[in-house]
Amino acid sequence: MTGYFNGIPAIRYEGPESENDFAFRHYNPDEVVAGRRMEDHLRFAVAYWHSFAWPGGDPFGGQTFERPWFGDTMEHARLKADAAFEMFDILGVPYFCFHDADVRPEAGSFAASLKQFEAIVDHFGAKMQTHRARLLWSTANLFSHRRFMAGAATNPDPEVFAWSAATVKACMDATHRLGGQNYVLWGGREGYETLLNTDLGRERHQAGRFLQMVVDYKHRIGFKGTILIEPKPQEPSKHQYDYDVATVYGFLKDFGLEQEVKVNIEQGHAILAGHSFEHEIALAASLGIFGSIDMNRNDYQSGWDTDQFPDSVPEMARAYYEILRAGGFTTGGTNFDAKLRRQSLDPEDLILAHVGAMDICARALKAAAALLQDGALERARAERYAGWDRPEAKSMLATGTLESISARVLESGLDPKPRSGCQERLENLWNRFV
Ligand code: XLS
Ligand code: NI
Ligand code: NI
Repeated sequence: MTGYFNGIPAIRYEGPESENDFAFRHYNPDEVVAGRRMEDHLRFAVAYWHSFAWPGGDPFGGQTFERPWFGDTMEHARLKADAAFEMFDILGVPYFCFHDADVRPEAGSFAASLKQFEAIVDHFGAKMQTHRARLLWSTANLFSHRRFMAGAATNPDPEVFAWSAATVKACMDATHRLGGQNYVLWGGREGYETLLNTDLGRERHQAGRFLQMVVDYKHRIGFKGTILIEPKPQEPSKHQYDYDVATVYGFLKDFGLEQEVKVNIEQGHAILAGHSFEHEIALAASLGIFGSIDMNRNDYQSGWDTDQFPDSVPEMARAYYEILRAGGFTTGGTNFDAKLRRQSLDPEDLILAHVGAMDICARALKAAAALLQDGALERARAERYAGWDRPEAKSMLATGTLESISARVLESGLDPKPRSGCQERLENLWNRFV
């Protein structure tokens, strides 16, 4: 025991009337919603980086947090892991996620860093024998160190490409070894800062080849999890090659990977791309590449990926509605890629941030499930497209040509009548459930 969370009890479901801060009001893991236990629907994960590695800095100021595990030694890294697993137990979350750089100190050479990483992965393996949390995904941090300042796979320097490939191999090995459900690639620096020094065709090709190597290696080692790309339009670089779901799909098609790779969609990234979270989820589902979500929220005033814990049931309900419509998660889950505000110094803050977020998601899930079960929204949607069920409409879409369609229009005297989209009526229906 590290003692860090001393005095904080394991969080239990006490129902909406509870006055206990350290209790769930809505998240009840065993409660069955739409035929599945809540825990199995939501598949919550804690993000190691924000909760255990982030020091509380912002662009104008440095560290605000004091954690006994901050430091560069392996002893610190083990203490951090021990505290992390204690928090996973307190919250009862089934999963966690990490980057290599979150969990081990960097050493003087690639080989020495790898050795330290493998030692921590062993430590995780041992912890997982006696604790419940499992690995939702891991990923390589190919953006913090200065060697990645011009990109990882898309770097003009092939040696950085090589370093990155070797790093991803190590992280995939760790994920496989720990029984991870997915492997994530987020390309924070896989974009550029100025076109004046950038060959974007070349960089995009490098990124495509890199991903092909990842998929190839996955099959070679027999990793059964899902490879996920996490789209983001910009920040820290601009014009990222994985801008949004649609861009990623085009990229996957280009490199023949659309059957191999899915997406991990983050709320804040969707907003930065000028979309809504639910749009990105619905689009991914319709393209057959929906995988997992990073749950957070942006400050809508700042235009920056502020990674706050979610606080809006109506917004999250839209997201879970699309997830449920898509059939729910398979290997994916709800990863809290969210961090405390830098004034939230106490161990209690870390726990309560997750408790509140888990409750928000649970309420959103229940509302979405009730609406889906009610069926009125889906009936209205089906009704809107009912014309396409008619045989002449079906054959037009399947085999029509402009000439054949034009001939039919002329001879039938067809005259389409505009119909209401009923948006306000559907919004009212939505609001009866949320
Ligand atoms: C940053 C990303 C990052 C990924 C993992 O904006 O959200 O945290 O989820 O590298
Ligand atoms: Ni993010
Ligand atoms: Ni993320």
